[in-house]
Amino acid sequence: MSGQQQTDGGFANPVIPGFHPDPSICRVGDDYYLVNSSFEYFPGIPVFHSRDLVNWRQIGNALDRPSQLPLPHTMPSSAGIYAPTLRHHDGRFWLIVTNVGSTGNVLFTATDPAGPWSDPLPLPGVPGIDPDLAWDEDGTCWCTVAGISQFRLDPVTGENLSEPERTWSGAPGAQAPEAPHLYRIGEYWYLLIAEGGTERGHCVSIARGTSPTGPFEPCPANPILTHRSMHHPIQNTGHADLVQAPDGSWCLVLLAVRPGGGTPGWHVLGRETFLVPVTWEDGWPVVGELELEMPAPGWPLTPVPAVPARDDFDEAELHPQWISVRERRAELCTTKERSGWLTLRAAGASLDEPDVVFTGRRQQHLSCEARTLVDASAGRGGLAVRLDEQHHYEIEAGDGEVKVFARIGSLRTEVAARPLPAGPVVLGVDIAKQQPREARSGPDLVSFGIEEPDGTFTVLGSLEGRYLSTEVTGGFTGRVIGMYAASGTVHFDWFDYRAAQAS
Ligand code: 6LW
Repeated sequence: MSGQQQTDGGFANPVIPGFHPDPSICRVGDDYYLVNSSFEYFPGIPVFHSRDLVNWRQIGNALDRPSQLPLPHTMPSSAGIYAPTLRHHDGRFWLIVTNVGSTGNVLFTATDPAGPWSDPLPLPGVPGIDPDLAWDEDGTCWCTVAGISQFRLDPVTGENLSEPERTWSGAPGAQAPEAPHLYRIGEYWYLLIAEGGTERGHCVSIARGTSPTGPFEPCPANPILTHRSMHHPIQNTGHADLVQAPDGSWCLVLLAVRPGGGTPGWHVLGRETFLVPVTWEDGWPVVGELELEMPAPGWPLTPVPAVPARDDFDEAELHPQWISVRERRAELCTTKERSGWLTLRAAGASLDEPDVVFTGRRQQHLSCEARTLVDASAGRGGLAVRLDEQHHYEIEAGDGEVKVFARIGSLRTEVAARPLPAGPVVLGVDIAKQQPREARSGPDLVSFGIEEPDGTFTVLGSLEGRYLSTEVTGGFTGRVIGMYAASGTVHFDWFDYRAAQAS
């Protein structure tokens, strides 16, 4: 679905495009598994599988039961699931994560990373965010959190076995030492962190010691990866995890963004997952060049089947790519009511509300289009591009009309309206990346319209994409494109999403 293999044998970054931040990876034999943060969306924590680190297939979402993922309506967007760490130890997968604004730090286990995952084990003594797990030779489990501090944890009972102690704070003066991961590689214990904040100053640093508790000696070349103050199409590089490649060499997976639209740039897809090779010099990792087009790695690439452009909603269970806001109640979002259709029933709320009934998929390409066939004869609903409650654009059918709306902060406006044709209607959005020179309104243009009976697409309203960018909205997510119900019951026969040119 993701790492597009190139004809010269190289590969394209990001390897998992769209809002897939804070990647954590683990290798078991020839198999790689990777997870991401998911914030206010349910199900949470997408789980990916790969054999080559480049081509990834989503095999599930770790948190797909309400008991695992309480996301209260009082919780703001961009709270919820932050920064999981995925590890394999003692025949089991371990997933430690923070549910910010809800249960705090919790631990899950599974024998199959595709699920089912356990119910959450509360970790009342684990402070802060970004928890990491590492086991030493004696079987002691070390938990390290943002800050950076560390303590012994009993991962079976969830009890802390020692007091948190500060191990390293990163570069003097750098803000937000976070995203720690501790590894035993060769003769050293390495402590990998992110610092500088998750915006343009983001970077990756490392320290090492001969014991898991340190003392840790910072790498003289820190930060080992950053694009801060650089003219580079990839920015905000940080929050990384180290992994050994199929040929025995090493790689980092990390988050970064692709801003567009000139300076300072606006990124609209959220923080995405990138891959970069690592070599070792004097026992320190040296990160290779991180580019959008990467050279062929030293191992064969094994493509995975692409997710079909169209979802016909013919299966009883939704594909794991579909995510809803805070919860997915079976009576409000179901494929079982009208066979071959997705039915959404409004909870009396609009896209401005935390309990909106919205089911979408991440926008993964800078230029793309989405279409959906909507039956709005018993309600109002449509197709939205969502960043959060205060930032979304949508086209809505119902009550005899089709309307385009924009919500930007405290401003909400109707952009266009026209009569609703009889019967189900195809609503669509075309998202077109703009070149910097034409981009006084960039980085992209978001155009909503309807498909006429002859198949032509009539645009009703075009909006500047930058107001649905993280530089404008703040927060930690990216755009999600999907279907919603604003009143009554709305049925969706199918949903198409395709990359367009210059994607
Ligand atoms: C995450 C922190 C970060 O907890 O952003 O970029 C926070 N890194 O490590 C939310 O993703």
